[in-house]
Amino acid sequence: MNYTNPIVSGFNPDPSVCRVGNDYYLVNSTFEYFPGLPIYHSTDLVHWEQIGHVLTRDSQLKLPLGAPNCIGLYAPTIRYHKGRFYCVVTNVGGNPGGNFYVSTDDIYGEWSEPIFLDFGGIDPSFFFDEDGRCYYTGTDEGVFICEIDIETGKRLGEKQYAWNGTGGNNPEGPHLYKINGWYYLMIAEGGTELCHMVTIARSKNVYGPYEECPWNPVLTNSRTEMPIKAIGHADLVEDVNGGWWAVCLGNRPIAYPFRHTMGRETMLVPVVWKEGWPVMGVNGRVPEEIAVERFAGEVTPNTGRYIPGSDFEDDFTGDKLNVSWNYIYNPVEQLVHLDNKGLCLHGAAASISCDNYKSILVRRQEHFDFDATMHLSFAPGEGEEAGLCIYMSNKHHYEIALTKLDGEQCLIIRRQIGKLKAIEEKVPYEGSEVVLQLNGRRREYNFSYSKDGKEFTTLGGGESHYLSTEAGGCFTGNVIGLYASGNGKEAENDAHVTKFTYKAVK
Ligand code: 6LW
Repeated sequence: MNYTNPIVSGFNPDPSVCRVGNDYYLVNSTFEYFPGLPIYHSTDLVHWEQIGHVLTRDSQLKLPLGAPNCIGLYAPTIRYHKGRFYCVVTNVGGNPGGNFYVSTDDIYGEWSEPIFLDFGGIDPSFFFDEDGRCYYTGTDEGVFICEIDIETGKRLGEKQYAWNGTGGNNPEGPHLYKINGWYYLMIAEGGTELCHMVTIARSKNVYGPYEECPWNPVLTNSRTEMPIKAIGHADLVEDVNGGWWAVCLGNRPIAYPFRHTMGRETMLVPVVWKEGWPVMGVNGRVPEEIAVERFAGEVTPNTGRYIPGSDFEDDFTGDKLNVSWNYIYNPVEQLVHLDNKGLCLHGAAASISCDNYKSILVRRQEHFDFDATMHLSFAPGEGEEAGLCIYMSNKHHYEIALTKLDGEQCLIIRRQIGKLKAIEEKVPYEGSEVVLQLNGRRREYNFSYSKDGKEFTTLGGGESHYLSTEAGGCFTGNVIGLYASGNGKEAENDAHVTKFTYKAVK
């Protein structure tokens, strides 16, 4: 049997996985996006559906307003212990911020209020030992381990630095396991770029000393010509048949030189054990296509929930948004909400270039080649705009918008690449109904428009590599946004989106 990486495409970094019976659950980092931490479910580890998010309430998550791409929720860990799921994560720059965990006994339901932990740094993980003790691992000046009381989050002892890897920079993302009488400490090293790798060490004692695997790094694509790059940050899981797997992150550059637009995505590799050490992937590498004797369980049933990487259509008639939509920062009800006309975008004074609450709803770009279509109903006042954007960060985005400038209603293409910002195309447009389209292709994003939704006219666009992590920064991948703004003052006229479609172009 074959499967293709990524198994969860689009911006889904820092994967963490756990198994409960026949079911696997996966969570990922979300940085400044809300709700926080998507939860995916699978019964075979290859096919996933999104069943919700871990952090859905303001009382659980207050995202910082600020420079995007490197704030908010960093790498989470999900674990299951005695009937309860635990998810531990860092809110970088949040208020309250730092490391905290939530729990639930119903993964389809709500999670608890947060319990904050007295540890700095990032990349928290829990390990429940056979004797019921819970150990926290994290990363600050190095990788450390500390026993905690899982009821209260309080430390039970001193934190101890355990193992800092094999000399790569940024040893981080630790997870601790006990397998066949050995404690294994698996980490990521090399930084989340091209030198990223997974290394592992083991000990008979939870606090060490840890001995290194003779074939570290156990997983990396660095110094290869493989199409998936920057493999790292892995988490192990044992399947229903006693087989082993790991999820990890990696990215797919659009071309040489390596630049990637979809952020870091979730990959899956088989793991076998040799002399008490893991042999991961295909000889320690992560190809796109992997042949395995069997999957990790029965094929995931289709329950009608959102399947990442699938075509998508939304007419915004439900009373809740589809699980694949996200806000930037905590949502402000007045700015983005459903009403009897569809999705209502009430333009904030803030434009999408601002570090402030704005009227925007986004979902992940999941393919190199796709068409995203927005049916917009809007009669802009002077300076007001609403439209469709491809958004890497507040300083890196391209958009098409319906607006009114100097008394004339028009469609514009604007591009912002860092401090360069310009309206590049402008055509008069009459009427308050328009269909806007983003034609994403591996090397370009173009925008087109139509009156009837059938005949489209291309208006403009630009290179995709300026909206890559390498050009724009840090940790997130591109999202497609539906937005409105009053550009400096709150808009008097609301925009409505009556339909949105996303289709992969094969
Ligand atoms: C995350 C760290 C990492 O906390 O990048 O690639 C950081 N790994 O472990 C942000 O995702």
